[in-house]
Amino acid sequence: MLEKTWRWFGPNDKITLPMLRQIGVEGIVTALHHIPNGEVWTLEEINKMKDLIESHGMRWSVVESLPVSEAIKYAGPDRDRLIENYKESLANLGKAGVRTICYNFMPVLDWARTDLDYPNPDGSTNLYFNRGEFCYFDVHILKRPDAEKDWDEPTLERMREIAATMTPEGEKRLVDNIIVKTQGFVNGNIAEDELKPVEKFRELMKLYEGIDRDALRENMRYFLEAIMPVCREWDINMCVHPDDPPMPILGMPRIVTCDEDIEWFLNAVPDPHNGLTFCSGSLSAGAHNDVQALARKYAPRTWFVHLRSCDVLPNGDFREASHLAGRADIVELVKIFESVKPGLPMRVDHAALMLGDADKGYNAGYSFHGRMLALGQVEGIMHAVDHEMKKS
Ligand code: DNO
Repeated sequence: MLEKTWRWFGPNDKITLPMLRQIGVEGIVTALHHIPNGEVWTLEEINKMKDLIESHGMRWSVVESLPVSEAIKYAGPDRDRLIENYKESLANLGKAGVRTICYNFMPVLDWARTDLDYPNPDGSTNLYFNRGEFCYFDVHILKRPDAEKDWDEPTLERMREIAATMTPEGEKRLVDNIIVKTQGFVNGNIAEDELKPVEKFRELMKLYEGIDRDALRENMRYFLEAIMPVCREWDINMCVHPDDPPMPILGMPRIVTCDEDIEWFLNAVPDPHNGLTFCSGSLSAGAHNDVQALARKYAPRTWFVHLRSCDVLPNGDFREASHLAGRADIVELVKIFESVKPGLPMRVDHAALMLGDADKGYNAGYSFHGRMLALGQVEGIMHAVDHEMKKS
């Protein structure tokens, strides 16, 4: 069966290791969040984390993430030094026996939503991406030159309606949701205490001037080729997280969004250690993706699975669905991954806020009750699938 894992944010996480043990978690997905982006993870620090997790009866299954510094992504002057540091961290992880590494190759911004507590009819809340509001952020807050050219007319029309009633508090909420609250805790660029997030964001975007899709692809190939020898030596599986949302945003390219992209980077460096985190949620947020077909095609190169599902609305908005509904068919996905890769680490993701989750100060998208319900649902699916597979 798939391994039941859970993203845990380290000793400061309000959801503790003993709590996770009680709900049946087998493996922990975490990072050394206290080490600044770009610095080496020493064997000593890695072993401290590993021992802590093991002392609670679980294992450190996956690193999410060993962050790839921006200068590696835009090919800045210090990229080779940063890649050397990355290789050293990988070798140390390999020595400690932590061999599945999730990372992303998204410029500046990791995952993006406009709303972090959008009300569901049942009283719980969820993450939501409103295309009109995101366009408003681009045109009126970020004030990106020529931004309007990148948007279709119906979205611009929605944006104008939003602009007619927008307030300073509404703008602040959008800034917080899009570039602050979803970023710092995932080792991203904008920390919660950043005083001028929009200015900082613009500075970071400047670094990517002239970097189009093909240039970003080449930078990813350069990075992967450089680290593959260490991955082979220590049998480390690198698994890139798909872009969320899976499309170019704010004028910056995104290169892990669809079938063609995935095929490109897997073939560009055709080593099995160069693989994918199959995030069914991110992929399902793109109406262009047939999530189940992608899973069938790429299961052999998948080393980690994120199970969640989105609904895409006719106007291009998307919202997180229940783990039993939406565009990603989790029953089918479990069948595919169980049959190709039994034992693969799996975690649920971005579940609803419910039953008091909202007041607990958890990281956005990482509730306790919502994720626990989702894990229970997925665990039920896993058992049913296993039962059927044993009969046939
Ligand atoms: C969001 C996460 C991402 C993911 C990174 C991997 O909830 O799935 O932040 O961890 O993109 O580097």
